[in-house]
Amino acid sequence: MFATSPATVDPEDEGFQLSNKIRGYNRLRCGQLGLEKEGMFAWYNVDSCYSRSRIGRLPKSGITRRPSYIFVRGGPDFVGSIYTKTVYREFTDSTFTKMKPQHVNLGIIGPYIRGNVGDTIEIHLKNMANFPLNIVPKNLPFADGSVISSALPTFQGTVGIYKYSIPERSGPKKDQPNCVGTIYTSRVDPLKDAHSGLIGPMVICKERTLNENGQRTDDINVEFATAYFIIDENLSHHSTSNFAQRAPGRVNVKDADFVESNQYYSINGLIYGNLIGLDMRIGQRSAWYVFGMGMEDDIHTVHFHGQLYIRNTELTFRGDVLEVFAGTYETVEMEAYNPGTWLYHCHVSTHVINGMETVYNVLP
Ligand SMILES: [Cu+2]
Repeated sequence: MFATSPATVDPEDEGFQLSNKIRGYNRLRCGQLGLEKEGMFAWYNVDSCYSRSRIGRLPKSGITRRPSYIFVRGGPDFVGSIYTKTVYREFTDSTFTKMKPQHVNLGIIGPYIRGNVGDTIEIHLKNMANFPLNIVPKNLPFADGSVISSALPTFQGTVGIYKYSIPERSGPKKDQPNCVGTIYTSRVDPLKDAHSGLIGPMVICKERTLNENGQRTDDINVEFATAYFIIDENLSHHSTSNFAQRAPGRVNVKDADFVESNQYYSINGLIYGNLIGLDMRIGQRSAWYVFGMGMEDDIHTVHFHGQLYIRNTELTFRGDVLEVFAGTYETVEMEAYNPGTWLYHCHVSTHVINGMETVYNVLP
């Protein structure tokens, strides 16, 4: 996927297909029901993984006293830890049949969409969900000059085309990193769409930083995008069906314990160390695109153990705790100098107790 300056191009045209790699249109699809084999559902905490790594070692009588228990609690009255979601995924072509592999460290969030200043990004979005949705990046205008708030919905079963331009004012300034992260979301029903899973990372770079395949040509070796987001499944488009299918005995869905059991203090939609793959080698330079989503409780202090980051602005400084709030985003860079497996978590105590933690690895 990459950005381009589209002339009058028909994406179904054979010539376009041949030059697709260079033009690099983004083809995303959203879906949920019946697509579980393709990964279009979320597991906040895979049951088997959870019991192997944590509950299995505890005396049985202690399980229910753990603060984490409420989030994985099953039975007829509670959902457990697996919910149907609607997420963005990228496909290889306009048939939307072959999904591109996505790095495990993105969890449930969508694929990277990247562009240089001066590019136009064109996204073909096939809606396989059961509600209307769209895809709107923060901080980019439509290519035809119309305002973002005019973004149209793409209805069920149809393909919508969205073209965004990247003006200089949306890109990093001279003293900022070569590429900065932002967020794309669906804005048809912003609250429900986000809690359903429709969120992903957009990366905006200085001119000529990305090559024609969308890869960085500067000294950054590896990139990570992490969303700190208390996902409230009570607010999902799928809440009614999730509750009916997965907690069939539940009568009162307003019950305080039940409401809490559906709120996930997640990083990329995973809790308690289940987000994996944040790996780099010693000496490598990494970019971290960190963003917050959600509501008033989404005040996150993102703490890197073991390594300091560098935050380049007009005042460059080092640090190990980064603040993100709902709808904000930060980009920091890090040169890995301290090998080990290091905690990477929110520092708000109730958040980390509720699962907003994982690790990153610096390999020798
Ligand atoms: Cu937090």
